[in-house]
Order: sequence, then C-alpha cells, then structure tokens
Amino acid sequence: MIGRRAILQAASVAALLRSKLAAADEVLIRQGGSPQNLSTPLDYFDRLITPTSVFFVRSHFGPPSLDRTRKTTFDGLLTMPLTLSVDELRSSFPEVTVTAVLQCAGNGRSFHRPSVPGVQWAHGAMGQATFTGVRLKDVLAKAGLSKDALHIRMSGADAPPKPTVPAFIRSIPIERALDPSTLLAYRMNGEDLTLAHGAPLRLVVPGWAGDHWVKWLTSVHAQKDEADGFYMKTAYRMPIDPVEPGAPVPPEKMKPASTFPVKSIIARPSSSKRPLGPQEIVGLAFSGVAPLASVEVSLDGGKTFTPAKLEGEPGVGRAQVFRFRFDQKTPAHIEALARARDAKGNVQPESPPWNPSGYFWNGWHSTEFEVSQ
Ligand SMILES: Nc1nc2c(c(=O)[nH]1)N[C@H]1C(S)=C(S)[C@@H](COP(=O)(O)O)O[C@H]1N2
Ligand SMILES: [Mo]
Repeated sequence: MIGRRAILQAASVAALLRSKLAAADEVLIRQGGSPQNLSTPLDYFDRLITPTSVFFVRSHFGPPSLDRTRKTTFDGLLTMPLTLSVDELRSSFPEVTVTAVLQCAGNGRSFHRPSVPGVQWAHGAMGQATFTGVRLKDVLAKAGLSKDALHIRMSGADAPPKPTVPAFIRSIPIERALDPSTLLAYRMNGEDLTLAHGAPLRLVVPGWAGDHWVKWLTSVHAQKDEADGFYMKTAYRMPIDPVEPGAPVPPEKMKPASTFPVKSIIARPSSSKRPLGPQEIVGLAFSGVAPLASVEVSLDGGKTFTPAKLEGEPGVGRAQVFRFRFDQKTPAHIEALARARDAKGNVQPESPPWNPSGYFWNGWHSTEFEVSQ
C-alpha cells in the first residue's frame, strides 16, 4: 500500500519538477520540430558564459532516461576495448576543462533566402559553456588505437521514434578525435551535465558544429571509414563550392559541415527606446576556424566601421564579448551592426552563401533603437 505521506512526497516532487521546468520554459524559446528544440534568448549573449538553465537544446528524438551509471563502450580497431562509466573515466584519466561555443549547424537557418526547410532557428541555437571531462585521445591511447583507425564513430542512448527512422550516428576523422580539445565531458558550467545536454556523457568538439557533439554517449567505435547513415551521408553536408540559391546540389559536390565560420551576434540593445547620453552595443563573437581577431561596429549601415572592445580570452571555437560605446547627444533612430573577423583573416559577410540545408548562416546582425529625450 502506498501511504499518504509517500503520495504527498511524490506530489511535492512533481510540483518542484514542474516549477523547475516552467522556469526554464518561460525563458527558452520553443522552435518547434521534434521534441526538444529550445533556443536561447538574445539577451543572454551579453556575457561570456551562457547559463545552463537557458542554454539552447537540440535533440532529434528527445532524451533517453537519466542513468548516471550508464557505461560507454570503446571498441572497433582497438587492441584493448574498454567499457567505462563516468566514475571510471574520472578516476582513470586527467580531468580537463575547456570553454567553448556549442552552436547548431542550423543556427540562423531562418535568415537564408530562398528559405530552407528544417528547424527555423534565428540566433539562439548557440551558447558558450565550460565543459569538463577527459580527453578522447587519452582513452583511445589506453585502449590501444590501431594505425588503421581513421574515423571514430559515435552513438548515444537516444532512440528514433520508430525503426524506419535512422538513428543519430556520427563520426569524426581521427585527427579531430586526437585533438587535445576533444573531450568526453560529464560536467557543464561546473555542474553535472543535465539530461537535456547529454548526461551522463557527451562529446565536446570545440570549433565544430553541434551535430558532432554526440549526447548520451554509449558507443565509441574506431574504424577505417567515415560512418554511414542518414546523419553522415545526407544531413550535415555543405556544397564544396558556392551554388546558385535554390539550385539542387549533387551529393558528390558536397562535403561534411565541420568548423563554423566567424560570426557576431548583438545582445543589446534590442529594439527599444533609450535615453540621450551614453549608449552601448554588446554581444558575442566567435569563430570555429581561428581565434577571434576583432569586432567592428557600424552606425551608418556598413559604410564605416569602428573597432569594439573585446573581453575574454581568444581561442578557436571560443566566444568573446564585444562592447562598443558612444555618446548620443541628439534624438535619433540608430541602426547598429556588427562585423567580426578571425585571426585567419575571415570576415563576417553581409550575407553568406545559400546552401540547401541552411547551415552556418553568419550574416551581419543589426539592431535598431530610438534615442530620445
Ligand atoms: N545522441 C544525440 N546527440 C546529439 C543530438 C541528438 O539528437 N542525439 N543532437 C545534436 C545536435 S544537432 C546539436 S546542435 C547538439 C545540441 O546540444 P545541446 O542540446 O546540448 O545544446 O547536440 C548534438 N548531439
Ligand atoms: Mo544541430
């Protein structure tokens, strides 16, 4: 028999859970599509670290159950296959923390013209967090990685809704797997990973788009070839050379989408009224290709640009805050736009090339506001 006390306890746990969910749901913006696509509101891009409670979520099928003791199997072209829980990984390998941008390849898709099907993200399918875990290369070394292994294939505990829907299986090339920044992470922003973000274990690939960051990891498999399946051979591919907007692109003219290009996003002010006097344009900028070099702001529609001040440390796949201050003494309608540049000389374009899946949109972001007495 279930006692009254147990029922009351269960009811209060349920109420607590509901209030927690409601708190996150009130802030995150539902993007539709299947089942958990939530984007971060622009206002949160005024700081280096995006709080986990408002960090965007993208899941193709929704999360599996939460099991912090779930093990991950490392097998394939390894002389000593391993099966390890998070606790076992932690006690066997050095712990590392990276600060990195996690951005969905489809972030900004809604701005491509002609429009492209898929989740219609605006700017909020990205965030920056600290991720703590162990290096994938350390685990592969211990497992005796074979010279024949050229790709690492990964999958998670989430399952498609029906057998005819392909599973989320991804692979990364061996050079990327052995990069010291590639982590098997179990903490985010200093706390245990939440279920939505891949608990108990996810891959972290700084500089590469979110689809490589496999959540709820169960299998890490060393193999000779790139992984097969819909999420490698069809999805997440870009034209090798720019194509006519709207034109079909044959598969052999496509390559996997990996590093995300240089981009800046303005957090504040959003379209609003401002009093006369000091004004500040604030946002985040980053590049998956090279460290950020500069952000410039234009107040005349892109004719002239002035450098903004950068905060935070530069790094590949790492966001910095930019701040641009000016004094507005007379009433005016202001349109401010930002343009970022990375250390390899890549410059954020006014409007990026179209591609069939609408990936990596990184056009200039602008904001308009009214300054008055
Ligand atoms: N197992 C699994 N991992 C996954 C996905 C998924 O559907 N299943 N989605 C990927 C995609 S497309 C993105 S953009 C990121 C999003 O990570 P987040 O939800 O922690 O923000 O997770 C990636 N990892
Ligand atoms: Mo994504």
